[in-house]
Amino acid sequence: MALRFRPLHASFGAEVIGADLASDLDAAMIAQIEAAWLRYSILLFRDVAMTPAQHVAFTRRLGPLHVMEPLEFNLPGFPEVMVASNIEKDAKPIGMKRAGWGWHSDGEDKVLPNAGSFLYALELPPTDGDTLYADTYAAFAALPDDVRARIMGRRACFSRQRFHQVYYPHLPPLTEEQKKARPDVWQPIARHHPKSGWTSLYIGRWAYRIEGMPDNEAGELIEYLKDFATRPEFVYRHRWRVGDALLWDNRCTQHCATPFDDTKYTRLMHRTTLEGEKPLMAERPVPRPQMAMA
Ligand SMILES: O=C(O)CCC(=O)C(=O)O
Ligand SMILES: [Fe+2]
Repeated sequence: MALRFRPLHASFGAEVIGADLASDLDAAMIAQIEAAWLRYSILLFRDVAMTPAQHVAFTRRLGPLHVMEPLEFNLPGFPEVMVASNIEKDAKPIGMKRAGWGWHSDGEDKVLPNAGSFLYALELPPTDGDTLYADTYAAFAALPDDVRARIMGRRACFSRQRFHQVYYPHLPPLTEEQKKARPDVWQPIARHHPKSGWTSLYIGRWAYRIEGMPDNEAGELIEYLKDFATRPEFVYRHRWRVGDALLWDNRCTQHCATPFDDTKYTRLMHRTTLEGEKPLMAERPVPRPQMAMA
């Protein structure tokens, strides 16, 4: 059966119509989903009713899964399902609180950043708590020529150690063991997508230095690039409904969870995460071709 796709934004993102993720999809349907994921970068499935086991089983069809750390934020019995939530049970958080409140792509501070993530909304506040997504192929293509020339061939340093307490002040500091497991990593800023071949702008909130550039100059350029990548014209705002599941490609998008009143309301999301590969440097800019969205 052919799936249908309804665009979410002028340049990227589509809602997928006609796939029942709780069922055992045939190979032809998985191939359609993969092709659409590559083309649109983010895919939305609505009115999904899947168990954690079905969530894991579907994601696994797209590639090997990544088990997130710390393990305590994963669903008991389902290490591949990360819980993002402000809910506490017996005075203990059941998941990661304030996860992703700031622009980033998942795992950008790791040696092997995650290829994709698949987030499923189970419980939502009555207002707020939207998630923003930025199209970093479009951002790369729109960069002024002189800026593009400055970043081609260069790598930025992404540092969990430097920013962990800045972005997660409510979490304990990293232990010595965690620090060892999370060294600073250097990644290409102009990133070649291994499957599409297109170039994206790879930057995010964990970045702070650029090789071959004095730190003050790098700092300014990183701030500029972070702002540029998330300009309103590149951003899709997702207003969640319970039962929405959103699959995104971390290699060519960024996302940002927006706050809600977490002293008053609860929000519960389950996420599976796809293992990634070492980011590749784009040798020359290859823009995503113009395509009709529908
Ligand atoms: O909860 C959200 O809206 C997104 C959190 C996040 O950054 C993630 O799940 O990767
Ligand atoms: Fe995230």
